[in-house]
Amino acid sequence: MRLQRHPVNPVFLPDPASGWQCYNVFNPGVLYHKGLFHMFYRAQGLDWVSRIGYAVSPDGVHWNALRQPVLSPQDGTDSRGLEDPRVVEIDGVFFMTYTAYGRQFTGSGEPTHAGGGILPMVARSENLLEWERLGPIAVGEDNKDHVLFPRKINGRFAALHRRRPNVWLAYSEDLRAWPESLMAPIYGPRKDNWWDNTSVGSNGVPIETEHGWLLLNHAYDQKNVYRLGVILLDLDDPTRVIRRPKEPVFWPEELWELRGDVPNVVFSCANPVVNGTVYVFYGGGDHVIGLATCTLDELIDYALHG
Ligand code: BMA
Repeated sequence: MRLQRHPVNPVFLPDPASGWQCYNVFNPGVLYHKGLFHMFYRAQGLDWVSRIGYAVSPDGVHWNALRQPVLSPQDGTDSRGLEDPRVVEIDGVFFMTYTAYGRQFTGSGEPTHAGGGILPMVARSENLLEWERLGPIAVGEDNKDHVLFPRKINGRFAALHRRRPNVWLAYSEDLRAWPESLMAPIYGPRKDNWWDNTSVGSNGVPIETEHGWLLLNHAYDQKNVYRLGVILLDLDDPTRVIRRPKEPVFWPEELWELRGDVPNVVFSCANPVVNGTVYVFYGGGDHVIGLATCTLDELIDYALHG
């Protein structure tokens, strides 16, 4: 089982005429809503600060983009950029999770990143273009790759996040407070020579199926090669891993995945399901945006039997 690249790839490129997105566009969150794909992508330009741009498409392949970003740094907590957006609709409201990277370190102890820190941020919108920051899932730690489940679980909002080396579950009543007492680890890197033996993280919004939450995830090995895999979690208790097939379903092969701003990277924040097809949008080499697909049936089959 592996994802099939779309023949038109890459489907979205940097704009050499635009200062804020002339170098790299990558790692988009994509929401399918009322017959259109809505893409929120990470963009870097002349100042190397990541902003979130917006584009819309009827087919996931041909895109029209806004000239200005929809989200830019606001203060010291995100002055170095907004990264890796993931977007979901819950009960008619849109939510975005993204990594806020700033010069200001929030929390106690030492800064988590050179010259500052990161925050796993949550924002909300009612119209997809204007976003209100709600706050981070955790502070003072190296935590990212967070994504919301598309519905409440056991009466609460739920999110996956990564507290190295593991992917964790978190719950919230209001998407603002994420009590430590409700956090629990789910899975981590596999040992030995596996493709996911060094670092693991979540991709797009978990897909609800009758067999469980179907997740695409990413991981890299000692050689820093990013690959995508599949995991199935229990519907009522997502800390319970039902299946974790051993082999990846996607890895860098094209020149623009093997090269780029960072080599050997396929990194996905979006896997919307439209008419039985899973659309996996991903950044190739931290430089351009690609699309690969499979049917939901084959992905479920692989999750169950692979
Ligand atoms: C991760 C994230 C991604 C990026 C990847 C590869 O840590 O920062 O945005 O695509 O590294 O460089």
